[in-house]
Amino acid sequence: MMILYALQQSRAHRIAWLLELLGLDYRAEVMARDAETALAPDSLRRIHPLGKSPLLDDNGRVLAESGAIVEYLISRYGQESALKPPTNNPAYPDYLFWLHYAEGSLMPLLVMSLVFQRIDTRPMPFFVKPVARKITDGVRAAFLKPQLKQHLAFVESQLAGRTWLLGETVSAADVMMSFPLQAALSRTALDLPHIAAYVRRIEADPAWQRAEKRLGKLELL
Ligand SMILES: N[C@@H](CCC(=O)N[C@@H](CS)C(=O)NCC(=O)O)C(=O)O
Repeated sequence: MMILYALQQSRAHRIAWLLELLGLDYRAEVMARDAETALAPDSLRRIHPLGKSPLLDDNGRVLAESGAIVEYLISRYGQESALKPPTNNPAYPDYLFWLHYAEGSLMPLLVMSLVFQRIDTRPMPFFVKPVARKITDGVRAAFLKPQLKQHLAFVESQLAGRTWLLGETVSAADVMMSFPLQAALSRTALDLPHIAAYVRRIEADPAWQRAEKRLGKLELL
């Protein structure tokens, strides 16, 4: 049986969603984050030196990095499923794009915005606070906000008139994009109606709901 190591409120939800979509048997080990830093506990580092969530143990072989885990599960157990278009399908290049875009381009911006939010709310000497605020506000205004706006407007346009990213069928591209879009909705104040409707569809999916039963409800800050 596979073991999914999952930090609470983390990217591991999308792996549980994929495991459920594929109908695979797995045990979920859900771990709490450090209350102060929100980082992973040392016990996760004993499973894999990076100590990140998700980690997947398949018969003693531990995989890290959600994109690699998704590709592994699809290649190993999902070749016959509709979760990956065949390489000669016109949707295949888009499939590859979303699979890599999720962690390669979109997540770094969202992680940066979370880090800046933490800097703003972290206790610090009163004379340092205005300096820190000037730096975070400056980077937000000059880089982060315009970048997020551009990226999310692009995703929003791609979802217009579509149920899933590749059309009418859910695929592993949706699995990879679920977490960044859930994070985008909670970390930006942008008006994103297509993304919001898409995230509602994900969260209404029976396989997603089974995943939440195993890992707990995903409620991102
Ligand atoms: N690109 C990696 C990112 C993994 C990652 O940073 N996961 C977060 C949870 S969403 C984590 O483990 N955070 C706790 C920590 O860094 O200690 C992936 O997609 O698997």
